[in-house]
Amino acid sequence: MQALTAFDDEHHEQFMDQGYLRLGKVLGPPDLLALQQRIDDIMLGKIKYENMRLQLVEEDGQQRRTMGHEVETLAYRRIDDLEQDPLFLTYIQHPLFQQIAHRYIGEQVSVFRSMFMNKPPGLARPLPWHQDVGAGWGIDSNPTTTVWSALDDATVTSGCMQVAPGSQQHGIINERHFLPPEAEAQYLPEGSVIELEAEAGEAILLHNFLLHRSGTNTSAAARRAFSVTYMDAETRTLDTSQTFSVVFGENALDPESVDGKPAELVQKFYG
Ligand SMILES: O=C(O)CCC(=O)C(=O)O
Repeated sequence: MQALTAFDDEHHEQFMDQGYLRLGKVLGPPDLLALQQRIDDIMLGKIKYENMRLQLVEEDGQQRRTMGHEVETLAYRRIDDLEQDPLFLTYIQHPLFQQIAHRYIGEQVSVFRSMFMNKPPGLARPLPWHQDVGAGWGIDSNPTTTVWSALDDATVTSGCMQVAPGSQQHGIINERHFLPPEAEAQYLPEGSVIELEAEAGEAILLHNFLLHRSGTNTSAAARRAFSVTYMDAETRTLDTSQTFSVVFGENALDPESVDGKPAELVQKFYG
């Protein structure tokens, strides 16, 4: 499965029609292995970042957030702020993603979130149907461009994503992010949902308004993934007017010099 070398008009049309587009195996074996190793090192506290938001799944299935690493375990459900890690930042700044971001956003691009999403075996809970909407996230614009990458094979058994192709064309259904259960019959009629299985290393472009969810991991292995939402660098939080880490354009973070994330950018949890 070759990665796209360029994002052209045909890709654009497919993305606008379906709300997602397979970008192919953007992560070749060495880069995939390096990111797998890096995220495990972060979960196990071998590499630590002070200003990093982590979400742990405890043995009783409860979720707990920590600021900075506290517990050595591979049972993290979610880890944010990965743009401060040089390896993840290099991937975020992949030329294909830059081309896509340039087309849909412009020259100055920040990341709303650069998020590890994990379904540890036996512990994961399903994620309900939702769109990734700005107001629900507490920001003043509606990003449309997310790249989700499989760090392990994502299968029906391991809790891959499910999407309703074309559902982004409804626009924003609910400003609060999650689809109210009573709206499911209307927006997810029978036959409208597909399993978005993905091979490790594969990247998928997702429109933020696309209805998506993910299931439970009943396999014996982790289902690790990395999801990055790109947006206009002018985007601000509604409450504190704070902007986000710039990854493309002037003053973009540089993997050679990135040095932790400022504390003021992680004080709240926006999405
Ligand atoms: O990885 C998953 O299970 C869900 C990811 C997701 O909801 C997202 O990237 O917006």
